[in-house]
Amino acid sequence: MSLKRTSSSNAPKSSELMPNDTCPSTRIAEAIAAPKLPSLFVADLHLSDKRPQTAAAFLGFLSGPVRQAGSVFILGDLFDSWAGDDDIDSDFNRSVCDALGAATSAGTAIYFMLGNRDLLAGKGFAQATGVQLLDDMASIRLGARSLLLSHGDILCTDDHEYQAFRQQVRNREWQAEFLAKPLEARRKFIETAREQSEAAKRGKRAEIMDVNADTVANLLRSHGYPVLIHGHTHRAARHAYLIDGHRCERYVLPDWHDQAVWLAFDGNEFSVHSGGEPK
Ligand SMILES: [Mn+2]
Repeated sequence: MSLKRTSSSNAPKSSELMPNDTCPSTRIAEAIAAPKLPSLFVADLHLSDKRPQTAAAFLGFLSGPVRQAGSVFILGDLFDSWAGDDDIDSDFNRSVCDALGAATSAGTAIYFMLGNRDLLAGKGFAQATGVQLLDDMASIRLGARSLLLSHGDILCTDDHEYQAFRQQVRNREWQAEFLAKPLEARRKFIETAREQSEAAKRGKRAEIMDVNADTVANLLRSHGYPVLIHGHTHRAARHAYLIDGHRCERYVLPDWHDQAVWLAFDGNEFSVHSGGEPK
């Protein structure tokens, strides 16, 4: 199986990049019909045994703020890599999964959306941890607001090369073939793909790798002007828009490279917290 790269000259148009199975369609999972408040939102922790401090911060988050929350939404790239649900048996992944399991057992609902780094996490991961898998996009009513949740990479429609890659690795047949390979071979492949991705990123303008403004506006319009929350770009911000006369917001979640940081929602207001105290 080769990892096909699409050059910009024959890159598909953005309209061709979203077949039905990857279209930002909205499905409201039954399980999240009524998430409990307050809710916490995190993304892009990129947990790895190479960053023990970030892992420790996440374990502290799980045993602290998460226990006081009604629901927690992890919007992708929790793990820096996940080679399949049989990857759960490494000491590092096991420790993170055990801590997630302890938090869900203690009564906090934890929802997990796949990122691009951990897109191979599946039912085995969910069963081992008690987290509930969430589609990208997920539309939920929470308190006084309608929220639209995404990892965020699907919004980066200017990066045609990345979108072609995303479409390939999200393909079920491709995944089945990949998951049939031995674990060690999958880990090696992921490592190589990451190195290629990092090299490709260095040659791309920063704007190309950010969300496309029209894609965001169209998405907000087609979903009734919700609050959009996503990660992936690591460009933490609160953006305010006026679209068709409707006030809309887009929260971009930060990564955890420097500190533990999360967005909280009490049903009316959003607030950003890091470590323990609000920023
Ligand atoms: Mn990502």
